[in-house]
Amino acid sequence: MFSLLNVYKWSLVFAIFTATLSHCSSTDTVKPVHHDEVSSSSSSAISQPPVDPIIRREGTTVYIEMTAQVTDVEISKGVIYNAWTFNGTVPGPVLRVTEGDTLVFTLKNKDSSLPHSMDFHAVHAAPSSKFIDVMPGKEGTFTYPTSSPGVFMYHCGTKPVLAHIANGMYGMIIVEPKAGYPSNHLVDREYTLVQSEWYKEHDYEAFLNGEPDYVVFNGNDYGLVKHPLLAKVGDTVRIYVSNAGPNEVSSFHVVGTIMDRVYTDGNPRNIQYGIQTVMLPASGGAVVEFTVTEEGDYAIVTHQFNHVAKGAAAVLRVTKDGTDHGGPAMSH
Ligand SMILES: [Cu+2]
Repeated sequence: MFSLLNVYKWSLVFAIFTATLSHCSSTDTVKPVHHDEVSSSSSSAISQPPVDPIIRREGTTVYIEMTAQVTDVEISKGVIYNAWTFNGTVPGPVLRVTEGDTLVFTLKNKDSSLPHSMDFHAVHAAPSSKFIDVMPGKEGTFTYPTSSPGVFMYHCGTKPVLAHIANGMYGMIIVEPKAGYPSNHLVDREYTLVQSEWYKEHDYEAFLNGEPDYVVFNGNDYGLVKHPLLAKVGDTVRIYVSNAGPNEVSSFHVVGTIMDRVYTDGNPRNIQYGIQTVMLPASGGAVVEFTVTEEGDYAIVTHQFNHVAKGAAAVLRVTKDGTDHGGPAMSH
């Protein structure tokens, strides 16, 4: 078994989690379309270039500055969505703090026409004062404690919330347990996955009553089939998983293995053993851990297979040495 340090070293897709806090600069998050502020494919809408969040720690106080912005993202090959985003990606940046930290959060609203806000599921706070709208071109700063460990959704809470989530304003925040997870010493590598849906672009009626056009992991369809997650034979893999919805549940399943441990909502006290499928309600999360015993491609899906057909599939490629041998992945 590798030490946790090695876990981080080997974590190829979501590199560079620092010991206490980091922004995972995911290669899997929907790629923003790289052009400066020009017209999107769908309209004459603005597309603002993505920016990294600014994260600074002072003792147990963590200062996080994020943007609300409108950015074109590619949700399927050649399909561009003029998304409402945090920092220009969908999902937004993965945030990582430690139980007991105080979060001083600033939202800069770069959207010139609409208010946006931040609803962290990770905190205890009065929504009427701490999750309030930040007007176009303005910024707001809010302070709250992170007193409960887990894997939480964050999202824009501005009305109608359905539109703000369906248009792309969500992400994952991990609040590390102060004492770690009891299985930390077993884990060789870790990844993050956010499931969500895409509907007809900016079509509120579709958000309300329609079926999703795409159901996706980390923002686009089959991105993690084309670029599989990696592991080595014998590795214990941890996935932080969250279902952003907005409307569907996830029946999270890894083909060819059984989850040795599942921490519901990522709380170390919510441990279950030997789970085949994890039910994630809209906004729910979990930490799942399993060991891969044989070489091969392991599909990661929601077991609601109409959603797999719409894009919600990933592949964990297990090789002798943990490096990719190339070649197309076998998926579902
Ligand atoms: Cu919003």
